[in-house]
Amino acid sequence: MRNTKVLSSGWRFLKAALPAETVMPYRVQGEQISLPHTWNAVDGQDGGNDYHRGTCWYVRELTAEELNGEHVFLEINGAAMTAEVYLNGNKLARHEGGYSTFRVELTGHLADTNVLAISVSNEDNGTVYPQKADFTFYGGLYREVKLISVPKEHFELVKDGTPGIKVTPIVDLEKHSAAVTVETWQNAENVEITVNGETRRVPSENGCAQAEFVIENVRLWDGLDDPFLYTAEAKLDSGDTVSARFGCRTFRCDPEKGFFLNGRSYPLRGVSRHQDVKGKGNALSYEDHKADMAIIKELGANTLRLAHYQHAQEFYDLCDENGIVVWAEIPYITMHMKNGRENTLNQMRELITQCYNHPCIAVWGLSNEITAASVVNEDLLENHRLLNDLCHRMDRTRLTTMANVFMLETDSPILEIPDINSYNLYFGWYLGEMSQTDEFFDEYHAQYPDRVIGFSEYGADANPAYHAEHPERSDYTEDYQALYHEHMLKMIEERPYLWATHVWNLFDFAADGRDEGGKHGENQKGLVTFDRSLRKDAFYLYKAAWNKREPFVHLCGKRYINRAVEETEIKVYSNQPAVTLYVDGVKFAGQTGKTVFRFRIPLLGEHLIRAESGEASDTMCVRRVSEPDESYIYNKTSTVVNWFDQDELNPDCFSVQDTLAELRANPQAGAVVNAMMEKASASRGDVADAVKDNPALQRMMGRMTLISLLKQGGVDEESVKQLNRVLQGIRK
Ligand code: GCB
Repeated sequence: MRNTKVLSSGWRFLKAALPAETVMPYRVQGEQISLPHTWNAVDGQDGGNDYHRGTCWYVRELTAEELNGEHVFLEINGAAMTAEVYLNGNKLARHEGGYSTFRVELTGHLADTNVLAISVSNEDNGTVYPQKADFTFYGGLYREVKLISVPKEHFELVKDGTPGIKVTPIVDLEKHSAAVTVETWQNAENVEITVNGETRRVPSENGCAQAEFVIENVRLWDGLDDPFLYTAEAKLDSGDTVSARFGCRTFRCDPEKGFFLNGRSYPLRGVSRHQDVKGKGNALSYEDHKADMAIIKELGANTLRLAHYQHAQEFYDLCDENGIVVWAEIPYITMHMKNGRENTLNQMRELITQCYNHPCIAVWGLSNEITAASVVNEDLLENHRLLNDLCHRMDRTRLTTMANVFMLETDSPILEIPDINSYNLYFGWYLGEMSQTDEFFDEYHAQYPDRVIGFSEYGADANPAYHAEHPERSDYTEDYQALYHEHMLKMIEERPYLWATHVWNLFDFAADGRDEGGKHGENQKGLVTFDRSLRKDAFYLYKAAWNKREPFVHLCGKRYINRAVEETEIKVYSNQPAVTLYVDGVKFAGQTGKTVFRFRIPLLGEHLIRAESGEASDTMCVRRVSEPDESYIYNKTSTVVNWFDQDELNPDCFSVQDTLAELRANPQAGAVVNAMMEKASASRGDVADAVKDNPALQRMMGRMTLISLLKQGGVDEESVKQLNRVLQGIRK
């Protein structure tokens, strides 16, 4: 028999890096807390980049009753980022990596009364990833801690936090069957393994046993449509038992046609998720995980990128049960550390060992934007090759991938390491125009028609308090975010070769170093707010495109009530083919279409707007006001939107509306622009040098209009107008 006890209560917490030999008394003196727990739930979310990063202690007595069993192990599901386990003052283990499970055997170290003390540290260092990224590196024992007691003969518990059982189903779609291999690790002589009602008794050799099964008329794990799960169970004569759910499915990627599930085209369209919630940090309960999954189901996404590290087992379980195809990854992110190689390999080995059985996982992600703050040198390439080989050695059924930063040259050798690739692109948010995304993928696909490419991140920050009649990049309005995603949704739908696309991010999340868009410490690219209470308009855009089950209409701009215009746009997102709009109870217009329905209505006073499609409807109120509502504007100093009226510009001459490349192609216009750029770079120092030395960035800037470059550089209106006058004097 195996007994598992979750140790949630009885803990004392000490926010001090005391020496191990002094912490015993804190089993009664420390602050009473229960697990899961993080010490950064508040300071990691309030901005200032000043959250506590150090060593803290969790101390607890273990009662004789809790330690009942021949062999007792401690299981820690997440200690961020490094941990040391002490029993009665003796150090039993050290673990580096904040996102995986590890177990420690306590047997043999037990006394009459026992004190467990765990030091946990999220201090910065040069060996354990992550060290550089925008998200908050919460510290704490933020998942469950358990005691597991087993008989003398038991399944392996310590090595890389293994579940002790590994199930590999290989599906033959033509024969409708699956060959299932089950491997187990134990210190017993024989194992009884059961799959689909069939039991085999097999010998264990060198601690490992293996049995093969064939499932005829196999019921597939078929994504959202039918995520059917089988269970494999292994039992020893001692009674110790382990089991694993598994799913029978095939995945494959085609450079032209994208992703295939079970032999049919199945474009992966979804979102990314971080594991934190406002006020709770990363110390989430199963209820929190379930609530997140309910939102994902409502959205209709069929894939999740579980970024940027290993998530809770409960969450991969939810993905298995709900048919969500998952990209799993380790936190090898932003900056390659010369002393971090071993840690990347350890975190990857643990990820694969612990998550192998989940049918939801399709790919292992080697790294994220790793060249953002590092050059592509031999050490970095070697690290990626080792990770890639490790994945293939441990798992012959899944592909490897990477999320690359936009400025990585597409001919970089690093792109040849993983099986398939992906880019994170933020054109239209951090820089450039949205349409540069389209161009990027078209060029990549034309140049590398045999390579599989995906879109691993894209997004725009939005604070739902902010609104604009003419939304603009960087205005943080809910409306710009919606426009941005409308563009991206269309771009994606027109490019079926993209094997997977993931919105960054489903939820706003803590990034304590950020201070923007009217909030401290948050990345607001979420489609849903950090506390999960509000779905931004862009959420409903994707719901309209992806959720086929639940007919709905959604009126955009519900929070944009006061409008200082004579005529305004009313926009509806719906998964229905026809929408009717009513203004003050009177039918205004009907429209047929797909996903996005736009109406323009005159604004006379206060109006009740209603959109309808069949049974589905939505209502909102808009009001004509004489002056713009200041509370809707984030950056109150840059409210000028239309600096130039197109009609005023002489199309035969150059203007700030031309792209940098067009201007530079003309000697006279080029000289004007270069002189201006040199002046700007003299005042920008290293940033400008980085741009000058990076051909990808140079090309990207060449495609931008001068006006958007100037606006991004914060150049004032008068200087722009002056420059425009000069350019209008030069004939094309
Ligand atoms: C990225 C990173 C992600 C950030 C995101 C952003 O490229 O991979 O971790 O949160 O950009 O919002 O800037």
